[in-house]
Amino acid sequence: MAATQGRVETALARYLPAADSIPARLHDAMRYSALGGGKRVRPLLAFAAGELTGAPAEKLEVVAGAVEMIHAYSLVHDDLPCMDDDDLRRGRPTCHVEYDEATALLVGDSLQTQAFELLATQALGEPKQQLEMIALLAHASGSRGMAGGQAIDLASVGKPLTQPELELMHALKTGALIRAAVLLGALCGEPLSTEARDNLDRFAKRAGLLFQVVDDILDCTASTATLGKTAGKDEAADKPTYVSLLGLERARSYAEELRSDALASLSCFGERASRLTQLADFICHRQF
Ligand code: GRG
Repeated sequence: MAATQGRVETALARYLPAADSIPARLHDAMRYSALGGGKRVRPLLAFAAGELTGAPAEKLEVVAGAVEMIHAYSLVHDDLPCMDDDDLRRGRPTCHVEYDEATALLVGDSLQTQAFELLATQALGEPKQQLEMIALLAHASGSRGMAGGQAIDLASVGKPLTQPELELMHALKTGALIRAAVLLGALCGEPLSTEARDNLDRFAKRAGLLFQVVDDILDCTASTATLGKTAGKDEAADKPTYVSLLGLERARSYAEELRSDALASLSCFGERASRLTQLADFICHRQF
């Protein structure tokens, strides 16, 4: 994990504009927001999925970098006063606190477009396949993916959601980008059979949901210092979560259920899926 995280950090540092290039304040803030922190779960998933299809590391760096730029943009915007209004992220002041709100807005905009520029300008495969990859990330990020999930999230404050409603919100807000990371990683290599792709897709969806259930659990069990972001925010903001819906113990057993289900989807891949298996375990049992 550390080797892949290091590789992704180096690639991101290379892809992002130099901090002293004009407009320097914006570029500095982009680098502040995308570098030097984060678990890099989505890049790790892309690299692990690439092992199923023999994908070259140079292509995986590109898709992992693009996904991580989208993720970093979403965190910067999510932290803004008009959304979650948070001042701590990855153990440091959030982008709008360290810089200012207008810069943070532009950082998100610029990281998002930079992600697509990266995907469009690096050789990833046949043109048709490359367009498919760009469309996949666009769909996962937009109103029928992450941004849509965020809209549902904002509209759900103070409202009790049913489990299917909560599931839909998280499948979009968190799950869509995690799914995209897995599928894009696999698409960097040899084509999978339809059956294998369906199994991988099922894994990706279960892993995305698992990530969110654990995030909900950590929000109410871990400290701000461990998380590097403000703990207990969901309850304070009266947000529906798996813990508020199921209670802590049932949320924990649901996480275990999702983990087993995710791992079962990988059985057809044998040993080649060992990294994805490890990552599902990490996502389930992480402490931050
Ligand atoms: C603003 C369009 C837009 C979307 C925001 C991702 C998101 C949608 C909001 C973040 C709020 C949040 C806590 C979501 C729950 C899951 C999540 C994405 C947690 C943060 O991701 P990690 O734990 O972060 O992978 P690191 O810092 O490790 O990269």
